[in-house]
Amino acid sequence: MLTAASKLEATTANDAEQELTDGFHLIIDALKLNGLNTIYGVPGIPITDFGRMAQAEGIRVLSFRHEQNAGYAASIAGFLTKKPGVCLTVSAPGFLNGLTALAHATTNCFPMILISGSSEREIVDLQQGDYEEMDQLAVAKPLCKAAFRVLHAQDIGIGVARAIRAAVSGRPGGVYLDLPAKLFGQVMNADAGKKSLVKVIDAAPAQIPSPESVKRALDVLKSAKKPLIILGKGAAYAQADDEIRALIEKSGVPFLPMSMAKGLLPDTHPQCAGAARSTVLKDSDVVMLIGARLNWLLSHGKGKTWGDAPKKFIQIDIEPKEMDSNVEIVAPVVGDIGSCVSALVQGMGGNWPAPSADWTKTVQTKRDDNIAKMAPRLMNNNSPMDYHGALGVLRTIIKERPDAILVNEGANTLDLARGIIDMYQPRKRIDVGTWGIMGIGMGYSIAAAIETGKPVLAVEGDSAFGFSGMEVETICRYKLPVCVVIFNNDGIYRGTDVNPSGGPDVAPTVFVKGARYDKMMEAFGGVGVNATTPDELRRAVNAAMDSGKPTLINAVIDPAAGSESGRIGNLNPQSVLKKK
Ligand code: ADP
Ligand code: TPW
Ligand code: MG
Repeated sequence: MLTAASKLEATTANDAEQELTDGFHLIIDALKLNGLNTIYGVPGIPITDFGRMAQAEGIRVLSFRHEQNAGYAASIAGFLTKKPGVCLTVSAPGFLNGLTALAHATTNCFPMILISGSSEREIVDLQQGDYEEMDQLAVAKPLCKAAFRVLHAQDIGIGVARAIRAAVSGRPGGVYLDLPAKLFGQVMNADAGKKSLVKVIDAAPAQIPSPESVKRALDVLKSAKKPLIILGKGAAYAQADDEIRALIEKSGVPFLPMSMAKGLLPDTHPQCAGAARSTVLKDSDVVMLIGARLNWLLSHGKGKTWGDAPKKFIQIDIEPKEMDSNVEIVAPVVGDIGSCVSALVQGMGGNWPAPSADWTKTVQTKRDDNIAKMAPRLMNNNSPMDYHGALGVLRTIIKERPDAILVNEGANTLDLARGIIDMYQPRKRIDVGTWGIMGIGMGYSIAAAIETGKPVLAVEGDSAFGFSGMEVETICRYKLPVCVVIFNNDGIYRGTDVNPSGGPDVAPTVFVKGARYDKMMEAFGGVGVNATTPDELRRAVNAAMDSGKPTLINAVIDPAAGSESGRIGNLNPQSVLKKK
């Protein structure tokens, strides 16, 4: 097959016999050679023609309305596929818009490459005021895992290869690739160009744990009276689903999934302790972390959440520096999760002792009690809806459609949906992640639909949705099977706050009352529905999931139903002058 490069004919007399290629085509060929066939971005100088040529060469080029959303799309494509998601932006402002997503990818350990056009080095370095001038490489460096610039066409192959390796090997993360405008037009001999490309072999090599570390971990686990396994999104990313299930079931240990690890084993699995979270964190004596960090989301492994009883931590992670980051890890197992978990399962042998029935029974009872307590609230038919009534409906829909992807952001909308909606399959729940970031909604939805071909249900707070809302046009343009449900409670956390000064402005957390977000989807040819009862919501979501048509449902939620900051109000600093 002819490559893009070989199609470019020589034009000058001297080169009459020689086929030429250029920077544009070398970048395209380098991406394709490495199986990177989708680009999320926003066009403009100097990458407009690059996007056109990439599309002509069979790369899927998805054009967004804002780079941050394209970047979030690329980041979650990385999580879902284990290949770096590619985001393409113009220089300075476009680059900066994409940079938030690159930093987010790095923080969340998702492989992503941000490719940005940039201004001429000579002008930037002398600060002579080029079009969209910025020293982008320097700006990107502290916010990503690695940053590279390519100045010569013959180095494109190496530049792309380095970016791929840096993104996916070890702890995955975001990589910045700086491509100055001049590079795209640089010409070289097509044969030499082809030879300069690199197909990356074994981009994320297995990292085998040492046998001593595996034995140590098993010894600690065996000594436990009240063991617990915590699964994090690293475990979901690793795609070692069978090994993880084998470890959990062979050990008989209760497991707690972090938000994006839900569904690795079904939330309805008899060993799942999701609905007994406080109990297992407080009362366990040995905790095995698999692809989960002891950061704020786990209260740093200490304090009230973890109770007074002494705890021993076993941690499985590919990043050795993660060990002892917050508390002592008595059994670090450094390696990739697939290799580590297989080694553990093998080391357990044929007759591993089950944990004490006392412990597993306590956990199960607590879990069943909590689920039973919640059940009637999920069946309420109130109008306006409260969170539980609306989420009860969505919970059933995901149960009936377990292969749909659930995107989730907001405060109450996030925390309550996480607790209420059970997940049944791995990598089906994607959300705000390590930073608790608002704005991932539509970018994640678009990438999830593109990368998996499955229907997407996005459950969005009205504030959260606003950060990426313009991308409903993108969803309509590409006719994606995305159903967005907006939990519209007229504001951030609640829609009931009043301006304490009595002045004309509404309170900072309050939006326009009775807003009709459904009209936004209609504006671009999608389906809009205003749902005021759980029954209406159920009908509308089912119709959307059956038809696959872009749909936005404005779910009217009681503005008084939510609480400040959802479940993390305790993180708000308090003023001594606040309550006089
Ligand atoms: P969560 O937020 O779900 O608790 P984190 O993002 O805090 O999860 O943790 C994910 C961890 O998984 C990171 O420390 C990362 O280094 C690790 N990780 C990611 N991929 C792998 C892998 N393939 N093998 C081992 N560890 C991994
Ligand atoms: C990039 C701060 C956390 S949650 C939230 C904001 C603005 C919105 C909550 O309101 P929403 O949900 O979505 O309507 P609900 O159901 O409680 O009413 N900017 C960024 N990230 C974060 N996290 C914030 C601001 C925040
Ligand atoms: Mg809200």
